Amino acid sequence: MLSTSVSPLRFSRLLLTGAAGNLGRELRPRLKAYCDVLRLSDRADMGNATEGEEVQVTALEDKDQVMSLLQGVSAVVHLGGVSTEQPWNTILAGNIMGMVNLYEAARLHGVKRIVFASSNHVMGFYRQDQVVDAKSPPKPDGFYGLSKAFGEDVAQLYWDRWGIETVSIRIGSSFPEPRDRRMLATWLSYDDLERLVVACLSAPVVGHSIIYGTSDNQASWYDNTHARHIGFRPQDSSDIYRAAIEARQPTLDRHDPAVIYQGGGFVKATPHGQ
Ligand code: NAI
Ligand code: 15L
Repeated sequence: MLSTSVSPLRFSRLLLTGAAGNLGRELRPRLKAYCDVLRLSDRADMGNATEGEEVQVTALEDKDQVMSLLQGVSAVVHLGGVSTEQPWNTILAGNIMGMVNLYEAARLHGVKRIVFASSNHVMGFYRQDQVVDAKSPPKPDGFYGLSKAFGEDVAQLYWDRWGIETVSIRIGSSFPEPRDRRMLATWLSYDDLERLVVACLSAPVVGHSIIYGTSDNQASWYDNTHARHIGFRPQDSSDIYRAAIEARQPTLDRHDPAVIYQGGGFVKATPHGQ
């Protein structure tokens, strides 16, 4: 929990999807400070509900389950879904059907703010010597990135047509530490992730906004000029890991697509058939 996170922000019931995943497990104890009840969902086991929590096992592709999940919810942090390159049918269920089910349920239950965990892989086929912003046309690097681009379009539709606000966070690489040279540009610390999610929940007006989610890394491919209204100020940086990572990985093959493109290894992941 951030010692500096003093916020008047408080929801009666906040929904966290993907609660059994890496980022969900990290945000679960932190988000409790911002709500009376934290409702947790995933298709995987989340353990028992503790005080102030509700646990609801839900498959995102199941419309009826998702409809019941959104009942009584004031805002959503949507992390659930497929998080790597996978066969199309798996992505179709979690990230395509799941996204439409979530927004339909939000519309019918009157939920007005969603924070959507999109991904840098929406933009994975930009080169690492290019800078992208929220208005750069998407260049997904696989089925996974394509599904996140679709998710952002769903968010845009539900804002334009039904006034449901979303911040789509194109998360870089959120892990305890950056793991390689690429992550020196894409890393997002867990404390900065919390700061970012809280900023997305609490910014007064967001419509549908897109923000790149990284820490204050010296090397960056992302320009967040169009997301300044969200008020996110990262406080961590990958730079303290730079020397150790460069020592571990002193040379790079500049002909390797994983080195050339922002999506890294995802640009080489095979489509996996159907
Ligand atoms: P994760 O794979 O650890 O967690 C995703 C969770 O979603 C899992 O617990 C899984 O059981 C659940 N899930 C998958 N399909 C589902 C379905 N059909 N129905 C219900 N639940 C389902 O991923 P992680 O790292 O926690 O990421 C969270 C979100 O952030 C994901 O949406 C991911 O795409 C996004 N993201 C994460 C990044 C990172 O660096 N960790 C970078 C960019 C985006
Ligand atoms: C993602 O979108 C993935 O969910 C995560 O596992 C990382 O691989 C990350 O991108 C990344 O690009 O490093």
